[in-house]
Amino acid sequence: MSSLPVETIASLADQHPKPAHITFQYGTAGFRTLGNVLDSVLFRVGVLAALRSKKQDGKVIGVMVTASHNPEPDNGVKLVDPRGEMLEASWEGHATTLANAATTEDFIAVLENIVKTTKIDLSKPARVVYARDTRPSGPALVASLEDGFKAIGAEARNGGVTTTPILHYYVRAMNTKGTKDAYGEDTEDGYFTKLSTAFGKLVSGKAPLPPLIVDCANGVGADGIAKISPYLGDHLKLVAVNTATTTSGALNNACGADYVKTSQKLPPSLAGHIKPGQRACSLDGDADRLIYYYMDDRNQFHMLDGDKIAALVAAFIVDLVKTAGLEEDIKVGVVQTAYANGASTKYLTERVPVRCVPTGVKHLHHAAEHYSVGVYFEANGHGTVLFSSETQAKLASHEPSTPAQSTALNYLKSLTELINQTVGDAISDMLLVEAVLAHRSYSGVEWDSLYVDLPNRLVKVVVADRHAFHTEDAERKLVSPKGLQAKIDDLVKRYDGGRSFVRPSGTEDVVRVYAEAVIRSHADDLAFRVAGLVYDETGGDPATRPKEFI
Ligand code: NG1
Ligand code: ZN
Repeated sequence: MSSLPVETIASLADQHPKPAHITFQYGTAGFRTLGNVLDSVLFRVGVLAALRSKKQDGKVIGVMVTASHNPEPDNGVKLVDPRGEMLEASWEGHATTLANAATTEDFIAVLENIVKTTKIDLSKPARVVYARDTRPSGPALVASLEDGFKAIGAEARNGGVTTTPILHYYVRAMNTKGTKDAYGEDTEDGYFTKLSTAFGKLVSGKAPLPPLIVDCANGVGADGIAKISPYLGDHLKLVAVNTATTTSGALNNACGADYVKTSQKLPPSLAGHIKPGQRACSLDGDADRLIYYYMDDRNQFHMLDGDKIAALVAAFIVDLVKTAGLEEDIKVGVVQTAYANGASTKYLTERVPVRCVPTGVKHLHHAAEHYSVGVYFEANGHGTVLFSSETQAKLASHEPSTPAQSTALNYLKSLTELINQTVGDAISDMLLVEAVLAHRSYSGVEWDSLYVDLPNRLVKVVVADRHAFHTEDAERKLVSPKGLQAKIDDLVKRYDGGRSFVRPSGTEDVVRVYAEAVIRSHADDLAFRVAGLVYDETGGDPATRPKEFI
């Protein structure tokens, strides 16, 4: 068993010193903070990715440099495990410890400790694939990452500037190449061909839908939309807007999925583009979130969020499974978080089993793996559908007994190809939505009418220490600070259909408050009252108390 190339690591590590006074944390979306303080983190993540690969017997590990929907000056990095899924939870702690080692000596000591405690065979190869989004801080951070690969001697493939889901796709494709589970060609062309071929099979013979406006958040999704368009041919026309990937300050600014979901408004830049009845959608900065919307005849904005996507897709798959005669073999289930609109949970629960899990894709993903077909979406538009290997085998072996069964079976098979099962993927999800709309002959209006959203409000509270907040019951109840939950419960009781919960964010230094109620003014009132309670209870300074808090 060989040892770590300590000298090479040390000399390169010295070029990427950790800034004093900053504590990094590998959270729900990896490391994420201001791009200009992340140099040492990127270097160290490069080394860690290589160790993770060695631990996984030389399988390819992915590294994505992105801060998703965050403002342009932010950046971040996360690791992708061999099947294209999020890094195993036990390694998040290693990542955090490594990022916080104060000196090069400490860093090497932590590395040696990880090698020892996780029993890494250093003679194994290290293979990684990495990519970044369009942020201006990206190139420098990628250079630091590459130094990390060099320090430990990893074999690294540069995936260039691409979407987060495409990087996840690469990881799975590279690790399954030449096996019976081959996921696809490990190139952009392979990805676009796989998706567009499946989409073509799903919509062939259906009346084409009018063109779809796609708000690309001025991010890397703009490249993806431009590239996939020729593959879609006449099946679907995409009209890309907010494609200014090189304009300083434009990324996620007053546009994109997060803007639409949090402000519940049309991006101002779309105002002239969208006609009454026409549907449009927004991607986020790294194209793993998707939110739809349309304007009605009275020019009113209607949002179709991740919950509406889950409802649309789950109901469609349930119908196909039934028509294919596979009802007994394939059980469809849905996974949501506490942020799911109560009306969506009601709609879905009447049709399929539904589970609520804590925020964070890894929780949703793992829970969805327990169903034959697991549909998971966060309200913010991040989600996908997982088909278990037994389900895929069943679809491959099932002998349909009628033409209708055969057609439904083929549609199900195409869905397994269309959907990026590694992670939520805005481009893949967009084609999935479009395919279902084409099958159902739905416009945004009919889709929207599956259920009526309860008015809701999400508020951020800046507190002295968000780590003082602990939750249980899939984040729906606070256990600490002591006594706060009882006060929230008292407030909630006063509102018809009221629901509210409080949890610390995993990606921002804030506590989030969610509230919903039957009446819009009640949802707002409840949210701002709970926010006020949180602020005051945790010793917030009266001088900086936001004026909307009640
Ligand atoms: P935090 O900051 O932990 O609330 C946010 C989203 C999550 C998830 C992560 C990762 C909300 C309320 N929270 O997490 O759903 O998407 O970012 O990007 O949307
Ligand atoms: Zn994202």
